[in-house]
Amino acid sequence: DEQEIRMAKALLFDLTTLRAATSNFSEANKLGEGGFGPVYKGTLQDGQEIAVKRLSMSSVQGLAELKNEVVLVAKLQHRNLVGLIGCCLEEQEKLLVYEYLPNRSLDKFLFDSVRREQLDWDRRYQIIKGISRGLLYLHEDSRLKIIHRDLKASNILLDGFMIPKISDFGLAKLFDVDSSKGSTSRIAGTYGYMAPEYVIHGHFSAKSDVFSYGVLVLEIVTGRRNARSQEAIYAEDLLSYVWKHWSQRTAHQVLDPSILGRCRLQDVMRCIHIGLLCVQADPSDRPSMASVVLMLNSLSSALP
Ligand code: ACK
Repeated sequence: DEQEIRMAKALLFDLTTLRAATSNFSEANKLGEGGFGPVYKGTLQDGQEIAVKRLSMSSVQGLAELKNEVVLVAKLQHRNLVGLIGCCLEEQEKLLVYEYLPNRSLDKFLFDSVRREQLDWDRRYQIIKGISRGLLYLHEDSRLKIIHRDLKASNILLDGFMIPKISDFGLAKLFDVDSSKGSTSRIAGTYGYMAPEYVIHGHFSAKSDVFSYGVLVLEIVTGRRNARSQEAIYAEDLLSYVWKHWSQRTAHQVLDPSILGRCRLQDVMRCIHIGLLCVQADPSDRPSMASVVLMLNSLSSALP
């Protein structure tokens, strides 16, 4: 209807506008390489800062269909999802325009020796909680029922208040013809975060996202990266590390030293427990995101 058309127009950017915003996709404006191509920082004429994702893959869908999908995805709004502002789908360029998040990726924060100091327990807990809410929204509450399929620390962006926002959601849906079938021959995830049934059989479901979420939780609590190799599909290094110390109830050995200062050990333990529940080998043993959110809500850490 009319409103839909107006909405769609607002979302469509000219290539010229985006060229101007990003100084013609200059190296200086490049933020880095994302899963679907390079990402550039840009500033629109009204001063709004944006991140422009330049899609390097050719779409398997027709352009009209792709536009429809982008409009649908752009309608998804949640405090813990990166806002999709619009797109440019001209013949020579396919671009997605997102809100710019000044603190950029969680990956950089977690594994950078200087910046990780800023991640005290309350922040980490807020991040763990925020991601669970964003993911629950994608799985159950949004109209599209999206399975992310590539949830990882570098896909979690942080805004100016360190609120976590999931990025790249909907891309699997936008670009994979198999996306509604629950199985694919094109594995698009990241080793170390991918559930075993996804790596081995290409089966994906909300429960494979739950697995990736579990790996992420364990990374956030321990400050250690998962093993990134193809073989280590159960994130084994990280798991055996957590188990070794956790089973001996010596939590302070498991924790990232920078969060030792002030935290309720009991809450830390509960988070580790939730992480471990999520990375179980059998998808049906893993909790749904709704249960994860409930479990996290019952923790007592300070921040809402
Ligand atoms: O870790 P980073 O600094 O944060 O490097 C990656 C890079 O682009 C490739 O994905 C950054 N990035 C992606 N989307 C955004 C965004 N919306 N706002 C700010 N930085 C972004 C990401």
